[in-house]
Amino acid sequence: YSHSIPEQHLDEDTLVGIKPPSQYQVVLNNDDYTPMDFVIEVLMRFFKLDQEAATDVMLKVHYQGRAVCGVYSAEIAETKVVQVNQYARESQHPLLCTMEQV
Ligand code: TYC
Repeated sequence: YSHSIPEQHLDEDTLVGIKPPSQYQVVLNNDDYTPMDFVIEVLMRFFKLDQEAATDVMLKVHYQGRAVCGVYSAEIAETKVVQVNQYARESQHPLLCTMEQV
């Protein structure tokens, strides 16, 4: 398949202007009220972590205040933040998910 793509010849100014898409860390923040089991469920559902990895990340947040759940392009990161915060609010937990550029 890759052999069927014709080679492009881009001029100097075009090449200099090309940059890879910005990447964002999606971060979970600690609070005193969200149940540990809920945080684990969130990590498994929205970040596709298995039970063991989800437990590790949850405990890192609990003891260190925050942890990175994944690194994504802007659009995917924004979607994860909205989905996690909506699900937490619907479930009446204060869990906060944020993003920051790497
Ligand atoms: N600190 C919470 C508790 O003791 C657990 C928790 C972990 C909350 C991770 C939020 O992002 C979080 N129940």
